[in-house]
Amino acid sequence: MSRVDLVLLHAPSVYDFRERSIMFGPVSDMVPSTPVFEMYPLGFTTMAEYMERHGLQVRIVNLAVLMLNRPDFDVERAIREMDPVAFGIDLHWLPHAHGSIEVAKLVKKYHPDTPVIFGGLSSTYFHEELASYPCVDYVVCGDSAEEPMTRLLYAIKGKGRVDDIPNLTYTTRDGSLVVNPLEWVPEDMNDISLDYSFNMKAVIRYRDMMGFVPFKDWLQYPVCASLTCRGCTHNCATCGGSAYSFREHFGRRKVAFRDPELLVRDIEHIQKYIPGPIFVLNDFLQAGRDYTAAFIRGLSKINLRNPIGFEFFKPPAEDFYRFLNEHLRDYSVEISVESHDDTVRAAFGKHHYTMEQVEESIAAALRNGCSRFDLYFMTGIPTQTAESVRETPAYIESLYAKVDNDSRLLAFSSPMAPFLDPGSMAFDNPEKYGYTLRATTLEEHRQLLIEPSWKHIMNYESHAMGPDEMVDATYDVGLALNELKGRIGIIEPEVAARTAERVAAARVAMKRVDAIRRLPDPAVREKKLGALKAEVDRLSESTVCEKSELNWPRYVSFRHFWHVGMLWLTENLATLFGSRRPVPASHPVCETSEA
Ligand code: B12
Ligand code: SF4
Repeated sequence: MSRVDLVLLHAPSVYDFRERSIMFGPVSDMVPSTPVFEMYPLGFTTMAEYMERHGLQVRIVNLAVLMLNRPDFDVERAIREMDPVAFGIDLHWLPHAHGSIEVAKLVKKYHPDTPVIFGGLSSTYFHEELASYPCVDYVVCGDSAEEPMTRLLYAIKGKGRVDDIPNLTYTTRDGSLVVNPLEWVPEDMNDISLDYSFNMKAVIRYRDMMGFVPFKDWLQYPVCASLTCRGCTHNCATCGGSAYSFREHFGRRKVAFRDPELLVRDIEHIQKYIPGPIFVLNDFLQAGRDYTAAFIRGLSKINLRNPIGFEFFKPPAEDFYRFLNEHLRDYSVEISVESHDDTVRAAFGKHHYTMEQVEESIAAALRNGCSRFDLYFMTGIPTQTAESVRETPAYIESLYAKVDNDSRLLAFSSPMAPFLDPGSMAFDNPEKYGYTLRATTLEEHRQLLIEPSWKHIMNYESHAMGPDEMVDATYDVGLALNELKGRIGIIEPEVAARTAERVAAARVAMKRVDAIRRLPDPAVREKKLGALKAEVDRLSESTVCEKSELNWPRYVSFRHFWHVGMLWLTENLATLFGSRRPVPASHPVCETSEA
């Protein structure tokens, strides 16, 4: 097999999480990942697909999943044995600040002459500081790295120059920092493709299943995402993906949509190979009526069988649900309302709808065939007090009563943790939004991540609710919501009992970690924390609810096995006869620039 051009590595949040004793808490309870945040960015797949289409060979290695699934997995050895032209490492989510840099150091230890490239939203926010680390050669900034990355790889291979590649930040040999303009901000999302068959082909090609899976339990729960757009039209105060953040930090002035026909084609592709639910990310209603009609009618035409879920940024009305019901077999909805209190929600930036409208929307969805309605609440948002958080379960109980305790309605609550998003309005103006930041630089965040519990890892303190109150209120609301769901039959009694036990144990463990952290002798601290490791690891997964509560059903048919079988056959034949690699001259850089 020829030399791979780029290996994309996804690091765990904290590199040595297998040795360190850290009470991560409920930081990842609302996403499929564990607190190691082992899910790699969707952008890995879009970049890899794009670069292969333009003549480069790319491999994704999810180090975080490998480390989680194989206790004896030797990271250093795996890195030593790789030999690509360049390495790419994501620092997209800031919780990877520790792991990503540690992995970069290892790459440099074994491959001092191989370029290390960083990218993602957090890399972009901290690009100058990041480029100053000796283990980082380039930072590709912005929300659309497919093309700049392709040009960078060709430049590294001697076909092109780095000084005219947009979005690139790097340090020259003499130590000066170069920041190329952030100009590559495509107006639509039509040149890229979120093609899952690309990942499946790569699994077959490299005989490596675990290195490619997006998160630890993906094979049991193969949920897939589909992307409507880049950017957002809203301005939620703490969100690093808001219109403000994209404009101020990522160069984007306008949301970039993917044409509805292409979106439907992506989903058709998923349903061919993968039986899991499909989650359509970012609210497509932002694109307007014509887009919505074309997209939903398109889904109906491909006779979609997989369950499909939509995220909405404001509650849709009844006629829209009727339309969905007419065209779709199995649809679900998700809305993050953050707080039941309209005043708190307005302070957060969700002033464009009221809870009364949400209630009407839920009832309308349930009347019109919605399979499941997920409602998310969050602790730690601007102006929210511990008292307000503790009122949430009573509100949710009244909401359930209004829909006759319909088990299709699922409410969840989680803390805004571990971090307030860098580049959000609140991060940029903490005092204005009622916060004090505990960290502002990348290095400070790296240090926070190895604190012994999530209370100390958090990068902010809210003026409306101190850290201890926040932890207490988070566990209180988790417990009360769990009790409510158990009592009215939304979850099984055994599930509710297990969660209650975990929350109680988590509170005790937090107190013990606090007491240990106060000990003066670092060696004694380490020893005592080490003795708690198994316990804190157990209590940091599915803390305030069981992860399985998030799962939507899946649908498997003979067709899936048939298509995957065919893919296996064609890919193996292509590898055998060497016909898989695209022709390198397909990228304009190859044709025009030999500088
Ligand atoms: C979809 C999404 C998710 C999905 C993840 C899907 C996935 N695997 O990527 C889910 C719901 C699971 C999720 C989870 C989380 N998310 Co999220 N998510 C988003 C969202 C809504 C859209 C992202 C998107 O569609 N991207 C499009 C794809 C194609 O591009 P991409 O993945 O960003 O990759 C491109 C660039 O970023 C860059 N890039 C990325 N990696 C690399 C690496 C290299 C080497 C290079 C060169 C370039 C590069 O190039 C890529 C290609 O163009 C954004 C908000 C927004 N409006 O953008 C938040 C957002 C990214 N998420 C955020 C957060 C905080 C999280 C969580 C940490 C929350 C939590 N505590 O649980 C977790 C982390 C999960 C994990 N890693 O395990 C914050 C990030 C803030 C920050 N800077 O840290 C955002 C900005 C807003 C928010 N609060 O939700 N998220
Ligand atoms: S929280 Fe959601 S709706 Fe609000 S700005 Fe972020 S991505 Fe947009």
